[in-house]
Amino acid sequence: MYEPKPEHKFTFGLWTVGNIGRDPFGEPVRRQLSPVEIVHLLAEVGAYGVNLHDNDLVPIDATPAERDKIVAEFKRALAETGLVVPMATTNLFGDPAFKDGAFTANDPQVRAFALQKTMRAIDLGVELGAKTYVFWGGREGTETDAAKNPLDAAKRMRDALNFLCDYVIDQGYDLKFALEAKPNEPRGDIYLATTGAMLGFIETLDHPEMVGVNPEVAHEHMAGLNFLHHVAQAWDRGKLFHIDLNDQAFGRYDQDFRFGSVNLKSAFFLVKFLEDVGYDGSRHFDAHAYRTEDYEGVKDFARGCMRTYLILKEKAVQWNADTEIQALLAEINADDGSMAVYAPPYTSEKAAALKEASFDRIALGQRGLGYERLDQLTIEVLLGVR
Ligand code: GCO
Ligand code: MN
Ligand code: MN
Repeated sequence: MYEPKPEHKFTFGLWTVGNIGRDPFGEPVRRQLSPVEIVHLLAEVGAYGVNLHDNDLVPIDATPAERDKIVAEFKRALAETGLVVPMATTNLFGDPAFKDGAFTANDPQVRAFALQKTMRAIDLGVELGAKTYVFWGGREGTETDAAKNPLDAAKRMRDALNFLCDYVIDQGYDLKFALEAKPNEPRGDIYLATTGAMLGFIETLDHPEMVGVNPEVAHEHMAGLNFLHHVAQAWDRGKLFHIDLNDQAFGRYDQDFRFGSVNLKSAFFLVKFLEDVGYDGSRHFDAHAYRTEDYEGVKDFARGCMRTYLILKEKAVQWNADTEIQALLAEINADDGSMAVYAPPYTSEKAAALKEASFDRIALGQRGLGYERLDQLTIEVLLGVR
């Protein structure tokens, strides 16, 4: 009943189920799977697609001949399993050359190398069929603001994205960019730290229509923010090009937990939103299994992400059809039409009339709104007792 199907567009990165469980305190706990093995693992659990950084597939020091062989083997695995590659991205954070960032690095050679690496990675992504290209500014930030002027960083970031948009246009690629914000980790502070900041930045680019966002649950939660509100703002602007689903306790390190495993109610309202508005992009799980797991546990993790999404999707249908909930919503949103004469858009007549209107402020303040009952009904839907 909660079986993943291609139309659900569930995707995972090579780096997610392929995570070997290294952390700052401990060595890997799982063997490194090859990209081909990961594709087969994802097919086994029922995923639709696999996303990748350039170096998840092709090592940074591979020769052109090695690259071609690896890509050919990977394509064969895709053809065998039916998996697709909807999104690709560049690793601009792993190599020591990028220790001061990539597009915003102080060293112009690093910035040029980052552009070269990204153009090559875009070529690879397009070759594999990707239509969305993600930019996560992993090390685009600082530990000390003595080292970099944030205005220079903003200009460098803008120049780089303009360059790459022009590259895509020049090549005739059918590719959109999705910018992914994160407040910190691995840098002390990362520039453009929230999805809202990215949305503002996009409007300053030469080709804003090519660029949207890739919000991630954990990233807004790390900053103590409401993820759904950021997703809604992106949707409202037509900028929700991709989404990274996972989970994260507020105030903790970057956890990348299984979707829905921490903040179930937030996950519910997120799924409900995506389904209600008809978001039709990938549901990408950017998360990884606990370090306690072997590869059976990794499959449990991946299946769990998709299963929880589908259960929450069903709960959203139930919530929308619940007569008591709907009656409460109707009450909350009751409108007798008497205010329509003042409603936007503005006219000077409306403004003049509104300035003279009288309101029963005391009664407005005294009215109970029933949100406690509504929230409890939501909790009971989620707990399965309705
Ligand atoms: C993180 C990020 C990354 C990016 C990935 C794709 O916190 O490390 O979420 O996983 O999503 O690099 O751009
Ligand atoms: Mn993340
Ligand atoms: Mn991510």
